Amino acid sequence: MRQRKTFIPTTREVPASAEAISHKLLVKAGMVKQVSAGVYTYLPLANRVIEKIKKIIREEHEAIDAAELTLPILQAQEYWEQSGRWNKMGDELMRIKDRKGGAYALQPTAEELICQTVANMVTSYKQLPLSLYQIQTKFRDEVRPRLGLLRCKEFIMKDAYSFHDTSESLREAYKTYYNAYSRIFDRMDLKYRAVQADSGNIGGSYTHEFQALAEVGEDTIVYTDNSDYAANIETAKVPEENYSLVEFEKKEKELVETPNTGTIDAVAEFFGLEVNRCLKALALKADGELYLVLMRGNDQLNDIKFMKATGTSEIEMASEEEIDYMGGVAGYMGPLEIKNCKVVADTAVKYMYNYTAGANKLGYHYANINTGDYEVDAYYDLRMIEEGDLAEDLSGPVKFAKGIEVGQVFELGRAYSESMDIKFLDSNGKAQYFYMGCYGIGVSRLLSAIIEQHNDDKGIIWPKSVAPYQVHLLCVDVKKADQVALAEKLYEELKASKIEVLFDDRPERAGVKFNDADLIGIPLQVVVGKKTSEDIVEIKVRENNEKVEYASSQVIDLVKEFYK
Ligand code: 9G3
Repeated sequence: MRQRKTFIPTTREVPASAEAISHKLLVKAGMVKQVSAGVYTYLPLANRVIEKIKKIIREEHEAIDAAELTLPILQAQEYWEQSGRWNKMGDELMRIKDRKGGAYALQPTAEELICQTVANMVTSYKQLPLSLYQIQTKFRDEVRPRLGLLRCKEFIMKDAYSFHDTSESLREAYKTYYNAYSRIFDRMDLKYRAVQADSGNIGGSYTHEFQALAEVGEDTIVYTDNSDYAANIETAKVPEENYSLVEFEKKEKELVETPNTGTIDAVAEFFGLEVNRCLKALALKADGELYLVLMRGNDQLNDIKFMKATGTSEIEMASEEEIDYMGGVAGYMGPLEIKNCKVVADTAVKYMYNYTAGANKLGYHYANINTGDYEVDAYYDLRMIEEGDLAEDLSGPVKFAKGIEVGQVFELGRAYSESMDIKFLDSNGKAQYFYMGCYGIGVSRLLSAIIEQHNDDKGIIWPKSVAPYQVHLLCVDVKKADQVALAEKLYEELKASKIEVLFDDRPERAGVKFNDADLIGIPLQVVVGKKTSEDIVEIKVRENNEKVEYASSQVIDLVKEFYK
């Protein structure tokens, strides 16, 4: 492709809102153009990268016998009513109406429609397992679209769904997808971790996220250097081995007047204790029931762990009235003499001694509280993990890293087949709900994730497998007839050798061309310039910016060798 014919509007103007390197580079390199908040046009270069990514995805899905289809973007309300998600998804689900008033969701994902697809069509265990996937535009009304292609209202996702007669068959498919995803991200030269994660609102049980490591990532990954343990921070367990009972001299419980100590730091200061020796008590309401949650002063409650442990699905802070009903006082909450609620405590609390706790009386705390001074309904692992905590597999202290979620694999079980009422006949002729899995890859998001990991101060450095072109051929001065002749000759030869070549034939200054080439980041540059009379060209490898001169006759072989 001639650069004069295609459309690569490189620019120095980047929106002030562009925080991520990848966002800046996508704009600067003329790859995307923002249309409105969270909505982008993929310009020709980005489009080519997306096609390369899709090709890798298709090859790896073909290899695991997943068949491609395309589900509609317009998804009638009735299907979303059936799963219960028409109301549940709230404003994030984008909706439109047709002229007759019929309502549709704009597909944010496709569990409902894939169930509709197999309904009455896959009827026997003999047709199972079945894997179907699509690469399709998705819509989600993000509250705050940001970071370029990382958080958009409209994006491209590959979503796959598998159907099974047994949970064993589902687990097998899960592993197959897990391995296919690893190959896909390996082929894109991504540094990533597959992490244990939470299944969130989709009702699944078992799930991993594929997190591309990047500072700009919105997810925190917990890992250790000593094993392959990795988890999303929301699910990372804090094993009880983190705590130990110390020998101590039990002191007498005492009610102490503690004026103006409505915060945990003030309490710690008042008593001259470490914050973690002051008990924090949170009044919560979960699924309509009141809870007093006890933690060490410095620890943060992990809502997801709390909901899992208590089997609840919605939590909020208790209101003033509810705190009243519990017999508590905001800022001075404690487990002694509390009523009308369940008392649950983080495991760490078991190991506290001679600690302080609110006295449920304005301006008062108890000093020297110990296990047994009050009743706890249950101890659970409830807190957020911290860097340095012993990992769940006990292999060592955990470290944190930031990640961009580029893929996820889920075991859905039978939640959707039940709500969508889709069944098959098993070998005994009995109707059964399908076991299902679902598997996603953020295709447009991958562009950003790859750039985050592959760039330098000059611009993008595309991995070979997803580069928009294989060779960037530059004719330094199009006013020099000999340069034009040699460049044109190489252009024809490269094309004839089926090498994807972008030919900079623009009447621009050399500096502009070099800068644009570095910015666009095609892995190999072939520069036809000053030494044309000697039949010599310069080849630059973008990754290390090293330039070497070669006879023009060597170019084709060198390029082929580079891409072998
Ligand atoms: C919605 C809206 C937003 C959503 C969902 C539904 C996230 C939703 C989770 C998934 C799960 C899997 C298939 C591919 C792999 C991931 N945000 N999720 O279900 F209606 Cl508005 O998408 N789906």
